[in-house]
Amino acid sequence: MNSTIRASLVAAFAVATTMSAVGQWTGPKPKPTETKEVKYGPITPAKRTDKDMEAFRNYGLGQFIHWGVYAIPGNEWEGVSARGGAAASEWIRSWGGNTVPKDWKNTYDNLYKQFNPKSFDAKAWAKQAKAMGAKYMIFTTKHHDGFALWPTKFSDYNITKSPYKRDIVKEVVDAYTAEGIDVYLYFSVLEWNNPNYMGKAPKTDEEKAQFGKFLTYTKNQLMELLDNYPAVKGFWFDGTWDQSWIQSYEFTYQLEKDLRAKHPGLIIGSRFRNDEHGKRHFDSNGKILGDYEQGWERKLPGSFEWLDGNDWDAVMTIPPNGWGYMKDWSGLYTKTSNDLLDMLMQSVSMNGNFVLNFGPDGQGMMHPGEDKLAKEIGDWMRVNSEAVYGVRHADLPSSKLGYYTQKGDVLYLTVFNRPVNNSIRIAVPKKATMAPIDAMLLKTKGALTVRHADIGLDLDKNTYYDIELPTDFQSTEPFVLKMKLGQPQSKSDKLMDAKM
Ligand code: H79
Repeated sequence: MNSTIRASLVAAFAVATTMSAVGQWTGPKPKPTETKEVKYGPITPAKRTDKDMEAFRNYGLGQFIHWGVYAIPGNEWEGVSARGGAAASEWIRSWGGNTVPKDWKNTYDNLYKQFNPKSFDAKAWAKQAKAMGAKYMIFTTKHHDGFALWPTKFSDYNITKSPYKRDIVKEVVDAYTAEGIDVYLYFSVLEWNNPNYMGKAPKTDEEKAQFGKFLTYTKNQLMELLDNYPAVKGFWFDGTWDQSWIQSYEFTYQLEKDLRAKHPGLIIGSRFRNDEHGKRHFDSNGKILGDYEQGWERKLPGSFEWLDGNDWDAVMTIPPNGWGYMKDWSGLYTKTSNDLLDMLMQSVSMNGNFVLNFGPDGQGMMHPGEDKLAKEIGDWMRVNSEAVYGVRHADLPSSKLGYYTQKGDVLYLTVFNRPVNNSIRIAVPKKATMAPIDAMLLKTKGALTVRHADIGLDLDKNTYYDIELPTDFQSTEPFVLKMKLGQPQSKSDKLMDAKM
């Protein structure tokens, strides 16, 4: 073998071993090596058992909506694209480099005077989300630019100062709640153009007083949101990584208590606050801060073990890192419905919710690409959603064919990789007390036979259950096998070991 070929094989092997499945872009989080005294640790138990948290665990699929004045430019201005100049479409105010229009920040800060989304129809959004199969939604009440989509008493930079004037948050909360979809409010703490905000920790008395005003303002807005929209189930916080917020751990600890006291059952993710040692998401002893792990933004955990049994959600964009409206999708890889279903099933197979983002335009219309995906996902969910809602991680060796989910004695395998021999092989540990006894395809409702197969591999800890797919069953989408679990046909630790 010549050295170039060998080098490229070695490189390929390194990639294959570090990225053995889609979604492994990161590693398990480091564990604390020593115990520290923590005063500002978790307020709620790591595993809440109340009905609101149970509902969170059962959602499976959610919808995120990013909407604000950034929807007007849609990632471009006067024919010039902000691609490469701004971190994301909702970050367009931070446009820099040589493509930025003259006096851009000033232009952006005056966009609210044109915000008049004549086609906005919260009921139509909610119907679409329902048809897609979303059980909860997260709505941007205020992003990093600070513009509030509700008539807040605590800042003038809000919807009432736009020509539109109507309370958009109320319309969204009411419309989704009426469709039976739980609503969570996205709230960015950091604000780019609030004179009282600062990124660094306040040092002088003057700075402390100034940031103190910002903290009071934040608390007021959050209390106001709970007062105005009591139907909401939780907050999805963002922009909590600056030192100013990190150093305010006494304030944020008390604020979390106040929010929970005001709104029993409220669900808050781990991004809200940190302990007194500056540890975010998890305190210095590794305990989760808040009700679920909220770090899975445009990435998914590579294995169930990384999650330490915590609840979690993953939020995902359709274009690469575009949350707010992006008019131009050309030349970008936009995720397909099969890509998104893969991520959905990967998430629910590991006890997480998958939240797909939509960025409506300045008139309140979804991007046509989003409409298409919502329909495709909805069509798939109508056939297969029982493998998504209310399911839990199945304690089985992972399958190369797809993802397992489980509900009591029902096991689902959502197949993404159909075997060439049409034989679906389920590995069940020899010591398992449950194994598949019958099977059907959700798509056809046709019953399939399950055949126990002990393939007699030396030292193999598993025994196998084979399900033959009908050769006339064709699918261009992932499909779900539903299996009933019962007494295994064989139970022997020693079965076939060393007897090949
Ligand atoms: O609203 C969408 C994005 O606009 C917003 N979150 C999603 C839901 C977002 N804002 N910023 N980011 C995502 C990425 C920010 C990354 C960084 Fe940092 C902030 C890099 C440095 C500061 C956080 C803290 C990540 C690394 C350190």
